[in-house]
Amino acid sequence: MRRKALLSMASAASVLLCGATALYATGALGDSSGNSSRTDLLSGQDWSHLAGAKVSNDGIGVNGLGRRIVQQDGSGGQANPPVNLSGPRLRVKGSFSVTATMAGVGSTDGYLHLYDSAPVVYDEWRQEPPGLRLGVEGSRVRVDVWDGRSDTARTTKRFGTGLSDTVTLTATVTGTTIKIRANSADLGTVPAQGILDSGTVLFGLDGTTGRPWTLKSLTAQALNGTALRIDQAPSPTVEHTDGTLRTTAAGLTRPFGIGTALASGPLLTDTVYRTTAATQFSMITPENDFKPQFLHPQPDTYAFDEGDALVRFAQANNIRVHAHTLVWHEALPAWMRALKTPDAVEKAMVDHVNTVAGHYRGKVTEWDVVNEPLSDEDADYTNGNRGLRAGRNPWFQALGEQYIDLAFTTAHRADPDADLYLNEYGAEEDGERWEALLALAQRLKARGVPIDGIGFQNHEYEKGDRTAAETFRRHVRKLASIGLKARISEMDVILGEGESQDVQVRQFVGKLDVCVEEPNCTTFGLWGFTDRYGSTSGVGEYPLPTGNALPWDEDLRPKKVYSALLERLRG
Ligand code: 9MR
Repeated sequence: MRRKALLSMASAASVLLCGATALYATGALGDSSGNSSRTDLLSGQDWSHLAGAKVSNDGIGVNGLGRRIVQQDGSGGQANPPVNLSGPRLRVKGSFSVTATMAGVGSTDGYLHLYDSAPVVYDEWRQEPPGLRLGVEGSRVRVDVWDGRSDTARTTKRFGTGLSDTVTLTATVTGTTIKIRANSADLGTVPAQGILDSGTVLFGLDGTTGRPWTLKSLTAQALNGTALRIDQAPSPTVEHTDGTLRTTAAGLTRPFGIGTALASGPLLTDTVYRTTAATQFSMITPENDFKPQFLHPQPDTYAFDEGDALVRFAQANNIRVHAHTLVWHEALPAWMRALKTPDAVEKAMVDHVNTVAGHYRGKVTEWDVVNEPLSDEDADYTNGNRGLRAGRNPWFQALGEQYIDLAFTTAHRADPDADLYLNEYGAEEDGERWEALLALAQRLKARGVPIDGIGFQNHEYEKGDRTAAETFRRHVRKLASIGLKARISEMDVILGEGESQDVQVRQFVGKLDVCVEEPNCTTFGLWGFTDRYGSTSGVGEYPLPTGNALPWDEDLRPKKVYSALLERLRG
């Protein structure tokens, strides 16, 4: 279906281009100043996997998703517009122009976004890459320039007035300026601030939720002898390599998953990241792409595109997907937090779980059904909440502990073959969190809730977070005694001042030992694998800070802890 739609759109686009011969005459033939012919960025290119976009004979329909990334407490909301990571990328070094014909923008707002790399999402933050957004807003042309040093645009300019319903915009990017043209008129310039000189341009489309517009054509032209070509997104299939973590673990008497969190941005734009992920890991956990604020941004709008890209990659490389996460008090779209009555909250949760677990049925092997249900407030361990988080948790507030039962039974009905987990942090050591978690697991089992296991996140963010492998082993065994599996779900170990990599080696290998030796341990999983994109190295900083918590460094070279893990699996 999709392929067919694309092909017919391709012919529609060429008709459109023929219709615009006068406008493009010089470029179409090439010219004496060394300008190339115009290259079509729609025909034969993949726009069908861009979130919010719909490919048809008319062009590309764009419905703004209103995606935002909220703070942990649910406040704020940084814009997170979609990027066509699975689509064309322009390779160009030097001056070039991009021309877009946008229809339907007389009555709504529409934007074309050019990025010089994929945005990186860290903790509750999207690092905005250098880029240019070009669009029509309130019948005027609006241009924004991000320079890669701030979340907010360095330059915002509005031009013209009373634009008609169909507008052809051109941005001509040279070293120092970007010249803006609408229909046949020059509007002015904005400073280029060194953006779009990485050699790659990725595209995104955005608009207002519920008021779609249509991209009719999109072309690029190299100027002054510059070389320009279009590349497709990389193939998801990566060549198999022996002697890696995953192949070595596969040879164990009782194989288990070697897991990592994975992010669609780097996966589709960073070859070494992609190759390392495919060759070293047998299980992936979507770091963010399956969270409600990413795939369910509006009550009636789901956008599975980035999540589906992770699944395609996993399928192509024989990797299992541990899906994360259905019911959590964080990473919620604003509308989910604004629900007023317990009935509305319950309905939203059930619909969400049904739709998302239903969509991925047969494509994922496991789910984190409920994430982090335990409280950080001492009071919740004594006030009758049995250690369950109440504050900022709309699910608990509406339904009490029963929300957990309901989430699991609904997920089980939606995907009966998936193993269902409850995932928690800070329960590796003895103490009230572990006791509350065990008691909860026992109550769920006693009530016949279809729970298969517990994920222990194993985040170690500070020197004081180091945990004892033997204590953790007791917890894993205790779960076995009540018929539950256990997994190490999100391990990372941030080194503090003066700590050597040996600290990491001890922590990681200690937990790996437990997983190798305890029959109910199903996965040894990391929260990312490289310091280049690790989620725990800092937020809000430009340039992107790198971390030290993971087995591969920021250049994707394996560190001491990698060799130690491999050694342990061989041993
Ligand atoms: O790594 C994730 C980060 O990019 C997100 O902004 C954040 C909020 O959605 O979640 C991070 O991942 C968390 C995971 O979903 C649950 N356990 C703790 C992880 C690290 O904070």
